[in-house]
Amino acid sequence: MMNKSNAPLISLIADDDRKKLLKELSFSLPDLLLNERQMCDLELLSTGVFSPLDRFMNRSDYESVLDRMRLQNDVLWPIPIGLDITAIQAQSLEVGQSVTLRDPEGFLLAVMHIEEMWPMEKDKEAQQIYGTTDLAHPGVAYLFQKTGDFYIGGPLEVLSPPLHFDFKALRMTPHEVRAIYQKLKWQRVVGFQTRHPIHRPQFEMTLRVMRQARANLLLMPIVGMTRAGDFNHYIRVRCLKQIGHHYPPDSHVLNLLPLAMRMAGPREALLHAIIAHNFGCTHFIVGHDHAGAGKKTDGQFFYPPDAACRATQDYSEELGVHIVPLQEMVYLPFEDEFRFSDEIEEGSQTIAMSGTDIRQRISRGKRIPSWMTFPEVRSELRKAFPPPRRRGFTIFMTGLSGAGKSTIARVLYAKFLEKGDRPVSLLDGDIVRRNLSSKLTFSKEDRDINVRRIGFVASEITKNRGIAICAPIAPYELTRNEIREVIEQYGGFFEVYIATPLETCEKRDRKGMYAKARAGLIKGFTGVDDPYEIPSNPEAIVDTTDITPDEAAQQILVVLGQMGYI
Ligand code: PPS
Repeated sequence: MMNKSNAPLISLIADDDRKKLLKELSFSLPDLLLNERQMCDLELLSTGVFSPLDRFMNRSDYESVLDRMRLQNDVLWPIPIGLDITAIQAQSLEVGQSVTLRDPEGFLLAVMHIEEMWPMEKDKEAQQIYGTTDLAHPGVAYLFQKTGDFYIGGPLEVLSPPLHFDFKALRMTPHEVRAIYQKLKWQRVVGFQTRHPIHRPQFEMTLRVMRQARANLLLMPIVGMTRAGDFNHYIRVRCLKQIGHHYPPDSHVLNLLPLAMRMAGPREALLHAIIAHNFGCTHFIVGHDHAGAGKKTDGQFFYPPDAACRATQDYSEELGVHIVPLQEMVYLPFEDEFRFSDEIEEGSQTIAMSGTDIRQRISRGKRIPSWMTFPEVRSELRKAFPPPRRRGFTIFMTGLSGAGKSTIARVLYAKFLEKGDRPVSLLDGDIVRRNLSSKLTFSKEDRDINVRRIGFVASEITKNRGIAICAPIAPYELTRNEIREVIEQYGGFFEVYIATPLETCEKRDRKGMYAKARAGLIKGFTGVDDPYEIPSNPEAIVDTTDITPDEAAQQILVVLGQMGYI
């Protein structure tokens, strides 16, 4: 099998003359606006992080990766890197044509020469890459819900990798990173990729690995797309910068990795090892449940905890990287030191705290013990996550027309204004329809657009530490969950199901809409001839049949109080 350890790094950036020509050519070409994942993939292709891959995959490579985890030329490659397009885009594009690839603002990034176009096999891709078609897997959900239905493949000429304005000095290409090793005369480098801040156990772990491997360290925080619920990359990178001076001088390099994770467990760990190799690492740390996807719908983990380690170790020679399995580090309070869990004598008192434990403590406004993290990291996290009482939040009321959402929203609005400790905005269904969504209908697509708009505004309010009170029908669970995912990055999200039954709503019929719907004068009315999906996991359920609006609002305020938000 081909050993690619000496393969040259790819660069797809066109030279200046070619850029000029491409720019002129671009005016006559159709445009494709790339999404976040595609932008990450393009960046890693163009700067050689995905070497030896030099393009969005063609069909033969794609199929070969699915079937054999190798490119057509036998080089180990675990994950398809394809450029997906929608069926509508596929109709307007042809093989042999060139297209411009632009960022969401329309900035020209690259020209792609389409060599092939083919329909995706989503079931097969899900099964082969993720080992499941369960939508609880974030990679599978992305594939089925956010990916187009066709792939296009072909060579790329890059004018500019995607623009970044943050942490610019920490965004180096593999060439640039390797040049630093040369300057510092490093021969052995251990790579550590992480989507978390580094706390003391991880710090101690990296130091030990550096000592054992007699290697320096390349820290690669993943700043592309990670898992929902992770800290955003600004926070994580600030934390990593803070711990830099705890390492011995000139013993580590911090470099951001704009990778869009797929959470594909073992296959993804292999991709990470390839990336580490391209960054000149001789060693690579593979963690417990590395790039894992959490739990399946049936509560079992998608991947056994050691699957990623085993997979990467099996290919270690071919990868040209020595795999270092990451063991759990535990704290011995009596000795005031960290040890690997398999070095602990029987009967010793130990404490372990996972990254998830820390995240939960922070989001609940609890203290992080000092043995667990460095004071600088703790204060960065505190700055980013003030206690709930000082954070923004969204109350997202959903329910049938006439369930009482607007009235409760008005009561809550008045109470928060009376309290006066945060700015408050009311995004009632009617208000939004008048001001933000006046042209939208009540089709499924338009309702989703309407609800996403509300979610967007609410997320901005929450981010800026205000209170957003939303009261649309929002009949679809998936859309509501999408909004939750966005808002929870910034503050609290309280889904309140206003569960007043249809009969009561219809009996109230304050706007006469139900009567019109029953008479067939309004089509597609929620609850009458259009669906309403009951929330499966709301923070509160309120039935207004026998209670006053004040009592209903009170029930919601109690939940907010219990969670520390008021
Ligand atoms: S959605 O589904 O979230 O986009 O709906 P929303 O923006 O909250 O708008 C609901 C209000 O619009 C009136 N209306 C309808 N509702 C449901 N289905 C149909 N077809 C429809 N047509 C008009 C209705 O009076 C809702 O007002 P509320 O305040 O909820 O009673």
